[in-house]
Amino acid sequence: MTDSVKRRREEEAADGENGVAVSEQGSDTAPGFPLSEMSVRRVLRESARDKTVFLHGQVNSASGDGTDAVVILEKTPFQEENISELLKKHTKLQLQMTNDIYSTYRLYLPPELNEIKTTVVYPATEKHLQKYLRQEVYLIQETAEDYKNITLPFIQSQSFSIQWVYNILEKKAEADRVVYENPDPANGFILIPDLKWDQKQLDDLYLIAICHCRGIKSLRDLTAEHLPLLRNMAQEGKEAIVKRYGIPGSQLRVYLHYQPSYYHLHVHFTALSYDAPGCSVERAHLLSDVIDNLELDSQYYQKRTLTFALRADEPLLKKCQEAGRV
Ligand code: M7G
Repeated sequence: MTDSVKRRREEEAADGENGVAVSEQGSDTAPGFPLSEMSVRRVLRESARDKTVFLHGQVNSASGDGTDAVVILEKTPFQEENISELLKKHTKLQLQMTNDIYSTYRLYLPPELNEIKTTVVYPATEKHLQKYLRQEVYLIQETAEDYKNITLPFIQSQSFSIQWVYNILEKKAEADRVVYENPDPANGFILIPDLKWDQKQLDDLYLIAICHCRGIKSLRDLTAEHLPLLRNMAQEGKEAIVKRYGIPGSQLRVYLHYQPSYYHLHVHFTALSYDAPGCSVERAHLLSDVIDNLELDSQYYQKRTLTFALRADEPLLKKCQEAGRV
């Protein structure tokens, strides 16, 4: 662990949680979300491998109406420096089975060593619920014409709020979490830990770089005109990460999603050794490849067919089906 991560953890211990996650210590510590009063409507998705469950919850308002919430519970990775404490301070070690030299146990820990990362979207829209619901997926091969006739009108008709992006850019939210900023309005950006990363360990390092410039929706809008911005994000983003976390650019996966969930250009920075959600070949485009492609041809992303997966109930899939493209 780097000094900066240690420092960050000490600061968090002093300050309480960072406002994105809710930590449960008998009462809710994050303002505004009454976790213990939420009723679980359904499990949207769960993963035994990732030790994660996505819940659709409902919180009753004073008028008796239920307000939807998405709550994601995730068992966090081990922190190397806590392991001796964890072995020493365990409250119970219960034998499950034994055979020759092999045995398995259940190890019970005191609450402070047994936290669950809890991410809350509240109030959640139907689109948030859909985003986390497990679905069949279908591959779409979107030509330039398809983008113009199907995807672009669809994006323009949608109202999935990107207020959280503007809050970060305007320092109205997460201002204390900013890792690096290049304030240039055209070619600058903010680098900040992703919602998915609790910053407790570097194994699952995950940051996003959000450009200051508004109106670049996605990869499809990029031309050679954006090369200075993209080069800044690549170079300065990596420099800031090595400086803060000690992880060199050669151990980072730096990429854009197509389709993204939020149509304001941003770049994902994850630890190369971390199999981050959304880094599969049908969604992730390495920033270095994007830069290279734009250097070869400014119109590259306007012309080429882009492949991506859509879940069964995504409205864009319906539009593609209606146009006979699936
Ligand atoms: P995306 O490619 O548009 O969609 O990435 P995805 O969420 O399907 O991957 C948006 C990225 O922004 C994701 O990695 C999110 O975890 C992250 N993110 C989303 N929100 C709402 C926030 C937020 O409020 N704060 C921060 N720091 N990151 C967020």
